[in-house]
Parts: sequence; structure tokens; C-alpha cells
Amino acid sequence: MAVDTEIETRTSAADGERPGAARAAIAGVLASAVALGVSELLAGIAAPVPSLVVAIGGAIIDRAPPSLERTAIEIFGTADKVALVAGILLVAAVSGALLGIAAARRFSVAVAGFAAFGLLAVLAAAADAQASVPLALASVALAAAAGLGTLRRLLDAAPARAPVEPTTREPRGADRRSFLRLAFGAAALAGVSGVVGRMLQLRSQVSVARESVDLPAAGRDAIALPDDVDLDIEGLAPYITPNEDFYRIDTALMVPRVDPASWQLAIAGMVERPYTLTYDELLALPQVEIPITIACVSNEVGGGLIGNAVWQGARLGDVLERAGVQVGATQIVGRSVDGWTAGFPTELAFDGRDALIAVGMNGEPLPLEHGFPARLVVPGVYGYVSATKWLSEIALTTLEAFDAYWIPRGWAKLAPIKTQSRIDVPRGGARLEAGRQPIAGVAWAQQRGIAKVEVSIDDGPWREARLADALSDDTWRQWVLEWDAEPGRHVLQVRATDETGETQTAERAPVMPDGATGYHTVRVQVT
Ligand SMILES: Nc1nc2c(c(=O)[nH]1)N[C@H]1C(S)=C(S)[C@@H](COP(=O)(O)O)O[C@H]1N2
Ligand SMILES: [Mo]
Repeated sequence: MAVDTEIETRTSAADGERPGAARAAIAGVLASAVALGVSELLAGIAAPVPSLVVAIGGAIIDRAPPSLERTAIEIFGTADKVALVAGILLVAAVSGALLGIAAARRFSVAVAGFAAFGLLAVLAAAADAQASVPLALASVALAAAAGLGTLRRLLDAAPARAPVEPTTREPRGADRRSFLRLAFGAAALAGVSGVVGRMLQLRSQVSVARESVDLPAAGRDAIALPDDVDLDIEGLAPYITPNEDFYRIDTALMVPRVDPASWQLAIAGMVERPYTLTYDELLALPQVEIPITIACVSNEVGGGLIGNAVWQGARLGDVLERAGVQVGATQIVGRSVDGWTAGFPTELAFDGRDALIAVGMNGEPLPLEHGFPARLVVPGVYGYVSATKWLSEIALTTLEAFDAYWIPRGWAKLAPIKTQSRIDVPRGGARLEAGRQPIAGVAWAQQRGIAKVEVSIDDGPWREARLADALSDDTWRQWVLEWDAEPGRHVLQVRATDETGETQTAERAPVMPDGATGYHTVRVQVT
């Protein structure tokens, strides 16, 4: 029998009895929560200290098979990151519970377990260009020590599992209370350090640095918006998308915090004279301010992953010309501080379109989540091939030599934005009153321009909508059609024709591999 070994290995509970499995599990969960909380706090105190959860989550995102990543986005939508973090916390809780139970018999198992998880986090942080490995090691050691210390104390205070002889139960009440007190204390410590750590991370120095940036004036006066770009219809997307309403898409679990004082942009690869630009040098280059509608390839027909902003920055072509692009360099690859990449044909920087290294968005320095301190904006192609945020390098290469982040994951190498249109008013499923009702929305065909928008009601003839103005072919255009709505159920459809005369196709295609097609269709009820 194992009686001997049991006596040998029990290490907890001062009176020589092991706590019950439930309490050991609770102790383990709380210990792992304290470790994670302490890690968040340390990450909040010093920016280069990685948060364990973020480091592990980032490593998972980078290694996830494309199909899984897609499924996650399909299931959770833009909450996919929240789901990932929740998953990591769940695994941490379950592992903590198991370690707690094991530690009640043999505490060294918990030490090994925390060390193993810590090592995993350090490895994950090592793959993260923004994290410092020595600081990761130090913070992991502190977090693990806090977790193990918590576990030790909780196990020591945990009352033994109900003994065979009910008479010995009496004195256990005091134990139970002290266990509960310690457990609440540990939960509070984990919660407070986690929340405070998160808050500190958000209000990091970078936000402060961003707020102190004084954008130089662009070459001409800030764009004055003519009235006729906005139809002012309630529910219709405004011509300029406010920064706080602008869609956000990226693989970054936590917004990279880039200190503009130490940031540099390298112009590298197949160029004659590689060089780097500091933030101040970039701001000192001739600035332009240009409205451009950018869109995500994952935008479903009728979806909101598109927005129009006035971008300020330097012309990409100018910056590259100074380096001297070598003959045969057919691809421009933008690399982010977090290692993410996007690549597009070199000619897009020189064919006359307004490809920018943007530093400003709607009159402000780029918001952190939109790429502070600098990003690329290339009109006419989807964001995943062009719009690198938190830009750290622009490298010239060939189209054959390098595939950027999303290409091996099954998305098209070349990704011109497709002509599309969307109905914003009325909303799908809306109940309307009979009578005159506007049907309104936006349409876009960057680089070509919108020539015509037509609406069909209940599969009837296509009727031409009235177009608002647009500042250029690179922005979307609002449109409206007045409709005499009669009672009943109705189906509204829209289609756009671009300035080349091409009408968008009715054929439905999924977003994969190069953007959705089909007509946006909205069903409403008129009473
Ligand atoms: N560093 C980095 N930049 C990125 C991405 C990313 O994942 N990482 N995603 C791209 C994609 S897919 C799109 S659609 C645009 C979205 O830009 P926004 O978030 O400012 O709207 O950013 C692009 N730039
Ligand atoms: Mo995207």
C-alpha cells in the first residue's frame, strides 16, 4: 500500500493532514490568478515588460493554422481577441486547479508547473519584438513567486478533508475561516493588480507622448469639407468617419506602444541608399493631407469594415526616391514593430496615386489603435496588403521573394478594392411608416470613382440614385433615392457602377480570397 509514500510526500497542512481536493483546487486557481495579476501589474509599471496573457495570446495567434483563425473570426467576429484571452484565462484556471490538487500532495509539482508556464511565457515574449526578454524573465519569476507563495499559504490554511472520525471536526471551524479570509485576500489581490495593471498599460507613456505631438501644417490649408459631400440623413454613414468610430482590424492582441522618441523607420532592401527616418525627420518632410477611404478585405457585403478619413503624411514615393529603388524591386513590404507585414507592387508608390506614410488622421496624430506613430495608406488596395500600422520598416524586394502575413494564410497576393455599395438607411429588418422614405447609403470604387448608383425595389427596375459629391475618386460617395413606401414587406437592393463603366457583379463571392461581391440586400416592413 501507498501509506508510507503518502506520509513521506505530504508537505502541506502543518498538522500533517492534506486539505480536501476542492480547497486545493481553489487554492490553485487563486494562485494562478495572483500570478497573472502580478504580471499585468508589472507590465503596467514598465512598458517593455510583457503581460503573460498577451505574450501567450500573441504566440497563439501567430502559430494558429489559418483555418482556425478564420473560424475564430467567424464565430466571435471582432470579439475574437476577447475570446482568446478568455480561453487563456480558462486554461490558466484549470491548470491552476490541477496544480493545486497535485501540490497538496507534493508541493514541488506546483513549483515545476509554475516554472513550466513561466518558461512558456518567456519563450512567447522572446518571439515578440516589443518585449524585453530579461524583463520578461524577471517579471515571470516575480509572478511565479507570488503565485507559489499564495498557494503555499492557502494550502497551509486549508482545513483537512473531512476526517473519517466525525469527532475531530470540531476545531476545523477556525481553519475554514482563515482559509476563506486568505482566499478572499488572494482573489482581491489578483483582481486589483490585474485591473490596475491593465489601466496603467493603457495610460502608458505612449498616449502621453502622442498627446504632446504637434502635427506640422500640411502644405495647404486643412481640407475644408464642402457641404455637398454629406447628405445629412439620419443613419447614413458620415462622409468622414470620426476616428473613434473607425473600424479597427489587426492581429495585435494589445495595441503596440511605440515611443516616438526612440522610433525609427528603416528604408531597406533593394534600394541604393538605405536610410532611417526618426519621427521628427518624418514630420519635417513635405506633408500632404488627403481623404482616402480604406477598406478591409474581410468586409462582408453591407458590412462596416470600411471608413473614410483625411490622412496626413509624407508621400511614399518621395521617401523611396531618396533611397533609390533598384531595378527589379517589384514589391514594397511594410513591416510593423510587432513583425506583421503587408506587401504590394512597387508601382503603386509611383503611378500617381496618393500612397502615404501617414502620421495624422482627421487632424490628429494617428490614434494608437490606428498605427501611431506612422502607418501606410495606399488608395485602391485592401488594408491587408498595404496599410501597415505601427510601421517600422519599408523594404523593397520582389513579388516572388516574399509573401507577407496573410498570403500564406490563403488570401490573394494582389488585392485591388472591388466596386461596392451599401444601404445604410433603412436598416435591414426596419419597420417604416408608409409614405416618402429615403433609401440611402455609400458606394466606393477607389482609384476609379463612382459613376452611378442604382436601387431596385422588390426586384423591380433599377432606379438611379442621387449622388453626393466626393473629394476624389479615392473616397466613398453617399447616395440617396426617395421612395414612396407602400405598406407590405419590401426587398431593397443596390448596385454601383464605376467610372470605367463597370457595374459591380450580382454574383455572390465570399470575402476569401480577395473580397466579397454581390448586391447588398435589405428587407424592411412598411406599415
Ligand atoms: N501592424 C499591422 N497593421 C495592419 C494590420 C495588422 O494586423 N497589423 N491589419 C491590416 C488590415 S487587414 C487592415 S484592413 C487595416 C485596418 O486599419 P485600421 O485598423 O486603421 O482601420 O490595417 C492593416 N494594418
Ligand atoms: Mo483587413
